[in-house]
Amino acid sequence: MNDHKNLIGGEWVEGVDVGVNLNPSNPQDIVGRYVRGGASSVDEAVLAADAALDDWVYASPQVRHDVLEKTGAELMARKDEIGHLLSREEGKTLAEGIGEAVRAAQVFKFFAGEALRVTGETVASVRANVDVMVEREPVGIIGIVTPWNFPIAIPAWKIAPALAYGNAVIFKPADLTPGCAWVIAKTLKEAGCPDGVFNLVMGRGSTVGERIVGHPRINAISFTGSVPIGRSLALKATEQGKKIQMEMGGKNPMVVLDDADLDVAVNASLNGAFFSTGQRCTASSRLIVSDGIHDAFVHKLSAAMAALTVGDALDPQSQIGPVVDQSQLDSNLGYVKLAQEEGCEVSGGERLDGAGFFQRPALFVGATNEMRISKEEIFGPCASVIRVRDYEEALTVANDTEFGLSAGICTSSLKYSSHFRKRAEAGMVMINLPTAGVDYHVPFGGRKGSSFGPREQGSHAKEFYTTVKTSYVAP
Ligand code: UN1
Repeated sequence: MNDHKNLIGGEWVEGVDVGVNLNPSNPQDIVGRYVRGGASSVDEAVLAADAALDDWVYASPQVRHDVLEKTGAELMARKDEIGHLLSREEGKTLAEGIGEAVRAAQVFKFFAGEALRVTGETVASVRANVDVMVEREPVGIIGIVTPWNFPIAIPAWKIAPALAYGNAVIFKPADLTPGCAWVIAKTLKEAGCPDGVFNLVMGRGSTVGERIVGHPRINAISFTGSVPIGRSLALKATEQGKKIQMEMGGKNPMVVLDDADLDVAVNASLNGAFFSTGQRCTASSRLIVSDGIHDAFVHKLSAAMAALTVGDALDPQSQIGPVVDQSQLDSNLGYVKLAQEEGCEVSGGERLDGAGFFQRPALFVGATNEMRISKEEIFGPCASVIRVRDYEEALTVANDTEFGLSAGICTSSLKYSSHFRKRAEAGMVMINLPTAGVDYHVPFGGRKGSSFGPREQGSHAKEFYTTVKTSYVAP
């Protein structure tokens, strides 16, 4: 089996050691061998990016458009193969894996168009005979650090805008899922992305990630991952004056009111809490249910959960794939035990037989918002059910969290849904829809402990990936 190498300055290069990428549905299945770079790989990538930057910044936007468009077209043409690789290395079901490959392709195509839509403003000066122009320019070299749970979509929605707006990129994917990252690198190279403009440095966070954040020539860091790592990276990066964009955890509420359509509420909760094995920062991990519908909701949701087929991600019958690895599974099972200790009635949650890291989805009935299981992000197929009296209490509980990424409500009331849309302390509000699963062309991000810095995705991405210049011109 050949090693997959890092891409630095347009060359495929060795790292300091090699990681073996395993299939969580069957850890005997080796997906591939991927090199791990070290701190010096980052230094080499920065030199290459620095050398390539000027030509890229001042190239015609048509050049950037064409690279991104070709990349998007190629990913789309190979969606089945890439989705298969994604499901094999990360464990989401094949349908979810192919869906994510499509999303990545759409993101590249969207930002191909955005490369042509960089506009500025001409403003009347307060001084006579002076023109003022406000324009956007690239930020420079962007360090991109991504998690394992969306191994192609998240890299796509950071890399595509970075390149569209004329930046160079040093990209470190999660050590658990280098396969999709390597496909992006190869596709960009073949689409004509100039040497050094895009660099792939696979490796560990403790070496490669640290050096990306610490390197003085890197101008900005876009990170998605856990809260503790995000916070520590943010401190180091801002100390150096780097621009930062941090997407971290969530403990997203899904409010279900008495007047909700029961099927809509159950389906939205089932999808939001458990699909993608609950490994989404947008997962509905707190189901906040009002008295009148509580028992019927729990009954129907439990039955729907019990009917879910948990199994090999590549088996078309599977609706829930494995947990990503042993340590995440151990952590999830620890939370199931904790839910019992905290006094919940637990349905599901057991580890299933099989070589892979399979776990049945878990519902923690009788939870309160004060319990640790309702406060801490579990990042697995586990959800608390918190019973409330009415809408007012539901809203208070929904907002009583250190996070603020996505917030959902199921109701047929315009009054409550409108009120919730305005009062939910979250970056995204979903009405009669799961808290997870977002469009690729509109802003993504949260508030409070979930996110820091400008939004990702859609045309709002330019806030992070460009910097503004104001020019005063006297003719
Ligand atoms: C989605 O819900 O469609 O890491 C996307 C995550 C998020 C992406 C969620 N950044 O789970």
